[in-house]
Amino acid sequence: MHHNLVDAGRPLFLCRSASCKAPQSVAATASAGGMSQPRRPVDFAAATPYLVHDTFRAMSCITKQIAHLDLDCFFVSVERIKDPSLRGKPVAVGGAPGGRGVVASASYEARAFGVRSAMASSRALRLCPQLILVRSRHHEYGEISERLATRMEEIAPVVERASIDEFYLDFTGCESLYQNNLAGFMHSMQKMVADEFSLPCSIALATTKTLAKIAVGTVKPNGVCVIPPGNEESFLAPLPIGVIPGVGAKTEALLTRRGFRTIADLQAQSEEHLCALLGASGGWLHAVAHGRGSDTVSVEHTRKSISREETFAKDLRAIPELEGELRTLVEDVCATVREKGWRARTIQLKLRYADFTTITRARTIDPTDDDPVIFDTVQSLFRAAYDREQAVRLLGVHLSNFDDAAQMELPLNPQRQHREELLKAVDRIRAKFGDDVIHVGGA
Ligand code: DCP
Ligand code: MG
Repeated sequence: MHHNLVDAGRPLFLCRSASCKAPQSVAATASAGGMSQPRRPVDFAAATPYLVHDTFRAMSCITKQIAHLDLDCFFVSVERIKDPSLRGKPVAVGGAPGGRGVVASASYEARAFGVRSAMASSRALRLCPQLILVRSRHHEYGEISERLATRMEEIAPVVERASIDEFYLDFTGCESLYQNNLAGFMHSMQKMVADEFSLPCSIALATTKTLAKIAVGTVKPNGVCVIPPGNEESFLAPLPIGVIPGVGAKTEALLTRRGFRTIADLQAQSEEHLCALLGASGGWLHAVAHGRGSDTVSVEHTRKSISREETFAKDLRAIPELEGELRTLVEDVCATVREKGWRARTIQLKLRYADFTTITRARTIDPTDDDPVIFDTVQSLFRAAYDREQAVRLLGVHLSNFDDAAQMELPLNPQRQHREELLKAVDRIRAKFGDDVIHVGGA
């Protein structure tokens, strides 16, 4: 593995781990045009006295090369493999319009009519009467996602599975393994996903995870975007503030009222000013606007899950009783999630009937560690799934697809900090006095 050490934009060294046998050489960083500079040999004996000092200094400013890959209208694209007649048409995958069904994924043709994920299916059909609504087949999507993750791990050194259809790949220091042309490799990767999985995707390469995620959004569907190191601020400047993941509708409205429109408007403000406006989140927003942010691609969280299940002494049928059990399970898993400093994206319910028929239902939401948010999701999965025809033998709650709370962007809700303090206090009280003494209310 190589590490491209860069001091204030100037290349220092190209380091290799002990396992690398080839001779050392000076690093070549990508210039503004994305092309590599020619390499020069380096005299490491002469460099040694400076090496340790500069290595420590430079470690804090290694230029990362992080790719973000996100499948385009994932669930719809999977359905199009099975039924090619759906191609080029307004299609949504989701629940039936009669009940509480919502759109999980909408084709870009449907989006032209305003159809979006998480919208009630009935509303989607009103906006787009010719919409073809296809029922979800979650099991299949999960399997494809799993196969794609395995394939990604074969072609990139460090892969983080951020959600069912999103991956971060860290190529830092590995440029020479990809013919010093990572930009070209992004196109090859996109073609590989198309050829081997028949799925369209978009990919961005940048120096932080946040930037790569923002960049992917600008080229969807079927796009590739490369932001050479040093071009972060100029890339971000013209984009509207709302593209920043973590800037919710409320924060966006607050900033708009104060005259902020584009990221350039944020870049023009001091960190102190943004903190005065938004509290602690101001510091984070200031960093993101200048192209900084989390750049740690973590394998560890990709396959982790936390789950609790309960087999009842006597089968249960009453909904309030079953939902009470679900609340306890949710509180239990949420405490573990917070203990680890993670936030879950995928929430899964498991329901086993008296006759042992078992069903699972999952939903992916914005990363959270908040009991009521997870409970609401579990409750709605339960209400949609429970057929009430027989009693329930077992319930389970399973969380996966974690973000590291310490690394991820704080949602820009000024009340968020208070909320986190409250949740931590609740965990301390529960640890001391037992789980039943306190429950958390809505956010
Ligand atoms: N999903 C869901 N409920 C949501 C959002 C998404 O069930 N509220 C599911 C369906 C999506 C998949 O997760 O296909 C991936 O989510 P994305 O946000 O990446 O959405 P898409 O892949 O559908 O579209 P895009 O092309 O914008 O990535
Ligand atoms: Mg997607």
